[in-house]
Amino acid sequence: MGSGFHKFYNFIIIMPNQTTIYKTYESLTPMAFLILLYYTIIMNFTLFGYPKTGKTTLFNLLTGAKIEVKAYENGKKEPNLRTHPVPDPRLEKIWSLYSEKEKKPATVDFIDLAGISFGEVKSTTYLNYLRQADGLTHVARGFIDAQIPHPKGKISPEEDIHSMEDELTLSDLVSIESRLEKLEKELKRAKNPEGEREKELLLQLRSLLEKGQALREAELSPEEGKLISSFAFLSQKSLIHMINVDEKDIPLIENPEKIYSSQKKGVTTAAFCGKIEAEIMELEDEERETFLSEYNLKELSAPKFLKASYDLLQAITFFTIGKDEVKAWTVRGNTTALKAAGVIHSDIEKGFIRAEVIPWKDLLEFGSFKNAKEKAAVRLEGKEYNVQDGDVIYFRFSN
Ligand SMILES: Nc1nc2c(ncn2[C@@H]2O[C@H](COP(=O)(O)OP(=O)(O)OP(=O)(O)O)[C@@H](O)[C@H]2O)c(=O)[nH]1
Ligand SMILES: [Mg+2]
Repeated sequence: MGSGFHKFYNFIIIMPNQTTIYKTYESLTPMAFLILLYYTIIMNFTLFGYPKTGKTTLFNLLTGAKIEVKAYENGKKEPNLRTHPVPDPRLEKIWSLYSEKEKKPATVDFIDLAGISFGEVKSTTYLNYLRQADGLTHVARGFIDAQIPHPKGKISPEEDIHSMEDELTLSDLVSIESRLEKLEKELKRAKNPEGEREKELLLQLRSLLEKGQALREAELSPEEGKLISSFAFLSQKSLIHMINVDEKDIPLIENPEKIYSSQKKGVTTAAFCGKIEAEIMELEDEERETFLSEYNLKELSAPKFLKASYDLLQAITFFTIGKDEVKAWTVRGNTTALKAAGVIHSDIEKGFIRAEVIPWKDLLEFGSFKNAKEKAAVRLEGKEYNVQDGDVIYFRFSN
């Protein structure tokens, strides 16, 4: 990662005013937007799906944004993006020991793509957006509304889910075919063991895809994973199907498997009712509970969605106590201390010496990091330490 760009990015995420961040993103050209996403260390959840399924409605529910939703095509093609704080009770508790400092929650990026016509996942624009996604959220239409036509004239979330999953695997198949074609030419010209390994792996993956399986199903060694990581295969990404159900189907929200059931690895299904929830979000906080129970809704979508996404992406949160702020950071599972240091700043990664680590609950018991250190409760960990969910970390580094 170019350190200049990294610094530019860090500059953006530490800007105090979130509105400035949205403005910065939204004034970017699509290309600059993609470049920025590529270098983004914050996890992003990308909402996508066929036209008029309720993606922007869900985006508003998840982020509190108030983007206009329309029944008719408005020609808007640019994605919506919000960097959103993630509530975490553990941060509150840690911060209570240091309440003179500022409290900074972890953030995730939500991206809401324009509707994709049937068969259009393979178009360059959508492929580029989808490839940058950490977690894919497919919004499927279950609601019935004669004013909002479905492109296929039939409301069937199950069929649309199958169709979208097929489009994801097909796009990977196309990428593999075109890479194999090039690779075979190269290998004819000159022997190359690395190229042979890649070819063999791609042939295995191709046969999986041809059987209709997603690449998530492939059991890959870490080396194999590395070998294909630059392809950013779509059927390898974790996938949540969010079914936007009709009002009459609200009881199904707690049992989405009755609409669509999948035992596939890395795929989860959840349901919500965009229309009702959007109405509830218009209310004052105190009134929300009453209306939720009136509609027999157990909870709002946002916390449920975050939990499902974190589980699926095996995301973890660690905490830092800086000079002026107590901060939470969300990263993917299997993140080393060195990588975690880089999430904070490239200089900390470059000059990494040691990580001083204590689980958040132990820290609470000792009352302060200083006290825990004096009682030898803080561990010293090296670059390769696998950061655990709930770790409080102080990074020692040299400039
Ligand atoms: N009846 C009903 N209408 C809904 C529901 N969710 C969304 N809508 C309506 O569907 C229309 C499209 O909603 P959006 O959230 O903009 O859908 P979208 O998927 O972002 O649409 P595109 O970005 O144009 O593909 C709006 O008129 C919404 O009010 C729902 O649960 N029930
Ligand atoms: Mg939309």
